[in-house]
Amino acid sequence: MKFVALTIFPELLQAFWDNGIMRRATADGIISPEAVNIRDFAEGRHKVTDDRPYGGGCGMVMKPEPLAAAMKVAKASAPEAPTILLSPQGERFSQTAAEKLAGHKELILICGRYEGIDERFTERFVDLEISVGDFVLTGGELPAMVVMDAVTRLLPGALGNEDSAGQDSFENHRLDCGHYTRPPVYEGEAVPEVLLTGHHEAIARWRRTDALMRTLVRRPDLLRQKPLDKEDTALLKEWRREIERLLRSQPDGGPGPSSGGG
Ligand code: 4GX
Repeated sequence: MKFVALTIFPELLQAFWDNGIMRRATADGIISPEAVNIRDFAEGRHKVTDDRPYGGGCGMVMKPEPLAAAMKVAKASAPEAPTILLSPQGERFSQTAAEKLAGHKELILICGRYEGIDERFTERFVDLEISVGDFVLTGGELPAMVVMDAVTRLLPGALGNEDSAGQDSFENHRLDCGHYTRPPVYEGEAVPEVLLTGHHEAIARWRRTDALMRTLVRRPDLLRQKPLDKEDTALLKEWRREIERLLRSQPDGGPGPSSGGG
């Protein structure tokens, strides 16, 4: 996967590419990242990339010409790439979006600064507008890193362990289960016993249950996106039986089915 990022702060992206999984994926030839410095294409002695907005108001707008010249270089380097603008006006980024992007062999990421970029550049050169969330950042570099990070870990070989990407949160519309390592007792809190047994089937069952419970409590919206499979349905019915048993065992017999107040 070739990543070409248009930015006025190439050092920010370089620091990201020079460390951890990104560095290893680059060394292994799984990704090939490059930055195009928009300022290199700005005119005049001061290399100005921004200007005041027509119509007035505060803040600055990125000029179209340096961006267009930088884009020409990016397209020469990644001719088949979709061009992606990171902005709060974009479509919300997700695991599904990351999976789609991972199917391309090249991506061009445009990192804006200030109030934004001239709309005529966007209309002419942007294929896809992506937002990483409903908050306002100072630039598109961090969102571009978010996208590249999520895409890279999906590429075969990037995580070393071939199937570790598939087991994580969201790939199955579930949150991840809890994880534990040594020591077996930390500050008086023990690791769930089943994880120490070496009983792989029981461990898999515990993890699945824990993931489902955490999802139900923290993100019930995820469970509504996809029909429950047989195993999860059976687990939830088992809990329902246990909850009902507990309620019936209360001193007053618990609230009846229609007197619970909703
Ligand atoms: N998810 N920002 C981009 C400048 C800008 C504005 C409009 C192009 C068009 C953000 C986000 C985000 C702040 C990055 C404004 N560039 N990007 N920047 N949230 O907040 O993606």
